[in-house]
Amino acid sequence: MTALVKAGIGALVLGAALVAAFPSGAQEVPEVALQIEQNRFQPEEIRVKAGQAFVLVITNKDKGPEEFESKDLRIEKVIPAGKTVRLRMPALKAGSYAFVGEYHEKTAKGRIIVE
Ligand SMILES: [Cu+2]
Repeated sequence: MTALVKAGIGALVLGAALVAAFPSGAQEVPEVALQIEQNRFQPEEIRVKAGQAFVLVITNKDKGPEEFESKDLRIEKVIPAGKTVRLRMPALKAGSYAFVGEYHEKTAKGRIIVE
């Protein structure tokens, strides 16, 4: 919070120079795209770094809803048809974390490989 306040005051004083020094994306976490199409995940395997939070950006291209579910991660989130949902993921330990599309569990399977 203090840094934000300082940045705000600095921006008033320094204007564009400060904006250049602190690009807006600097504090964002990495995003990983995941699509649901024909009741499958694409890609079915996601690789991320251990200890690094990230945002899973899930787009459902199908005509019906799907539920992203991971028992390993204790996440359940419905993705309505045609919508994109952003799921903030915590920093994970190295390992393999399975997920499924609960509404089409036979075909919609994937895993997050953390290394
Ligand atoms: Cu569920």
